[in-house]
Amino acid sequence: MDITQLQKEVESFDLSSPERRIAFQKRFLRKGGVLDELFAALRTLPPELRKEQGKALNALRELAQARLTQAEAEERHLSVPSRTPVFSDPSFPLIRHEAGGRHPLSLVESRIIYLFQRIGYLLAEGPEIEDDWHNFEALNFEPDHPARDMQDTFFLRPEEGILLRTHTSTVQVRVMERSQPPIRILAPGRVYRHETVSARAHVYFHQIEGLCVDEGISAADLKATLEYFIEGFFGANTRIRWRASYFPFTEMSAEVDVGCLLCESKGCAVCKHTGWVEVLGCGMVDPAVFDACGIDAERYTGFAFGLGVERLAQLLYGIPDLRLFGQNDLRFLQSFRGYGPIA
Ligand code: 2NM
Repeated sequence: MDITQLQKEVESFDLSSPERRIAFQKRFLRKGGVLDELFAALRTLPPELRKEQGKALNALRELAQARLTQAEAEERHLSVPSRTPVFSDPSFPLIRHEAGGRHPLSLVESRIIYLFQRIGYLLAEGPEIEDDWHNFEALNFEPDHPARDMQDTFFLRPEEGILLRTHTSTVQVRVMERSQPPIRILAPGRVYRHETVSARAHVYFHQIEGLCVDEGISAADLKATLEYFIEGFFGANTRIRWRASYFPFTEMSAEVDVGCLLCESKGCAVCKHTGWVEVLGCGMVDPAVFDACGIDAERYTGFAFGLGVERLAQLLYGIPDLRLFGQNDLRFLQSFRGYGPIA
C-alpha cells in the first residue's frame, strides 16, 4: 500500500462526528487497521528497506493520532494550547512583576534577633504609649532627670505622666513585674525622643534591648555575651573597645565601641575622626530596679544592654543620613532588593 496515498487519506478524513472518528480509529489506529497490517508486514521486507519503511509508518501513526486528538479537543470546545498569547496588544505597556525587598531596618533587626535567639533569648513586646512609672520611675531615674523634661520626651498627657516610650526598657520592666528569673529576653521596638530632625537624630528610632537575670550572673557573662554578639554581627576580627559609662538603671555601666568599618579606623565623618564608633550601652542591673519590679535583689543579679538598630544599619551598609530610613524613597529601598531575611 502506498504510504503517500495513506497520508493524504489521514489528512483529509472527515472527523466531524463521533461516528466518523471511530471509523478513523478503526481504519488507522486500532489492531487490524491498515497501519497494524503494514507494521506486521515489515518483517517480510528486506532489511535495507525495513528501517525506512518503519520510520515512515511511525510518522504516519503519529499524524493520525494528532489529528484525532485535535478533533476531540475541538469537540469539547477546547483548543489545543497554542503559542499565540490570548491577550496580544503590542501597544499595551509591559506589566513587570518585580520582587520586593525587606527594609534595611527589618534586615538588621532580624540579624540581631537571630544571634540572640541562638543563645536562648526570647522575644518580648510592650506598648509604645507608656506611663512615667514604666519609662522612668521603675528604672531608677531621679525625679529631676533631664530625660523626664518635656524638652526631651513626648508627653501625650503630661498631667498624668502618659508619654511615648523613650526606650524599650519599659518592656523589660513589664516582664520583670510579671515573671521571675531565670529571664533572658530581647525587646525590639520603636522609641521616641523630642529632637530636631537631622542627618544624625530623629524623633523616632528603633532599639533592641536585652535582659538576662538569674542567680550568679556576673559582668563576665555580660562581656562574653556582648562580644559574641559583636563578632557575630560585624565579623570575627572586629576590634572592640570597652569604656566606663553611666545609666540610671545600671550600676557598673559600660559602652562598647568597634573599630570604624567605613574608614578602617583611618578617620571619617562617621567616626568623627576617632577611628571608633559606639554600638551599644550596657551594665549590671541596679538593685533598685529589681526592687521596683518585684525581683529579689539579694538572690538575683543580671545584666542589660541596649542597641540602636539605625546605628547598626548605618555601619553595616554605610548609610550616611538617618532620614533615609523613613522616607520610602524607592532609589534607597531598591538597593536592598533581594537581600534574604538574614542579611
Ligand atoms: C541600655 C544600657 C544599659 C537596660 C536596663 C534595663 C532594665 F530594665 F533591666 F533595667 N533594660 N535595658 C539598659 C542598660 C539599656 O541602653 C543603652
